[in-house]
Amino acid sequence: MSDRTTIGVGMIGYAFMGRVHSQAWRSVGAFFDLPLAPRMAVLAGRSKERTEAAAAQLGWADIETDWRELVKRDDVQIVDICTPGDSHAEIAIAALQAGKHVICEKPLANTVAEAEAMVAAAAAAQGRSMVAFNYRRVPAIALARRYVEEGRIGEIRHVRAQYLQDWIVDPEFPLVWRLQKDKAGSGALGDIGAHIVDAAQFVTGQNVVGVSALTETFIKERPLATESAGLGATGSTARGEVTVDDAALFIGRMSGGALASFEATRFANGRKNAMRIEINGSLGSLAFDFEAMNELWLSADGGGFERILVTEPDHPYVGAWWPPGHGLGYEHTFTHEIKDFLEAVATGADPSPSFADGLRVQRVLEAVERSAAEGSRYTNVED
Ligand code: SOE
Repeated sequence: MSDRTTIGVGMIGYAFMGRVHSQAWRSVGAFFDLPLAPRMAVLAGRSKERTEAAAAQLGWADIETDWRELVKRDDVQIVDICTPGDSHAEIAIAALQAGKHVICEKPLANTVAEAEAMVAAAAAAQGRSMVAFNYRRVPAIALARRYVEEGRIGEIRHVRAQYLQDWIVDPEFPLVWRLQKDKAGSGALGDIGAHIVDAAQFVTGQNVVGVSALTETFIKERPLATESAGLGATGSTARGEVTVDDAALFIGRMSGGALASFEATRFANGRKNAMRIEINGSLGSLAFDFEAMNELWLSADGGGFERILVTEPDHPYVGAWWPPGHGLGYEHTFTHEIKDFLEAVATGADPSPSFADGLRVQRVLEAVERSAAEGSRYTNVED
């Protein structure tokens, strides 16, 4: 059992997201002064041998081979879900009903119906719940939001958001779970498009209220995956159908009147993780590219863009880390997310983004799919 300040964490899944979440749980208490000390109690995975090896490497004290056992344990108060989307709803609802706090990887679920059930379970539960849109915790993105809130760029007219990757351009790249609809829900749309929808809504404080979309699957069949690790995989000679989009492009209207465009693709040759957002307001503009994640570009007073190096102690999250100019990386965004989650758990506040925010993004994804299926008609995001 945990004492007053220690809180037990159980994590499910140990692939790419499990590794980066583990790093956040391990390091958060060393850099942030927190009301709760997380204890990495138990890791769950299906294979005993692999889960034991992952637990030893990543710093988990014990393992389970069935997540249902993890959810029941008394030494677990927080359940961290790092599995593909097809199991998010079942695990999160069981964990909330067992009285646990839940942090769940994005997108919240594979369908709007699942996300609605998760929101209902969260509303009925004692525990806190958060969806892990980690890019909100990039200091430059949090600073962009601060500038928008302070009115630095005035009334927002345009949002231009892109998430560009290229890890599946090779037609022989195997059919990993992220390319299968039954596991991932959708392709580039849900995996990376969800991030830019959330970031656009977060920075502007406006919701996407309608969209017109195109989606495409360029490579229809791929070798079946035999082994996968991170975003890499090896394939067999047998082939299978790709059942998700490779790319999704959509335009949209924001609730405050801004016009937005979104592009999510895994076919942007040369772009590795170019998560970009530009916002044009009546007084100025902001621009960000994750491939240079310690920079935010600001245009104000009618001038061109100027670079802000987001490494000053008064910039969001930065004060806990290194001296100015030393910079942060991808993993820090997860550490910041865990820090904010632990603070919400300690105070009983609603974590942000909540499951309701995750549902809101899910509704946008669903509207994009409807619009693309109907031949790109303007499609309202349903409430
Ligand atoms: C793969 O596209 C992926 O790992 C996403 O699943 C993550 O959410 C993103 O942060 C990086 O790319």
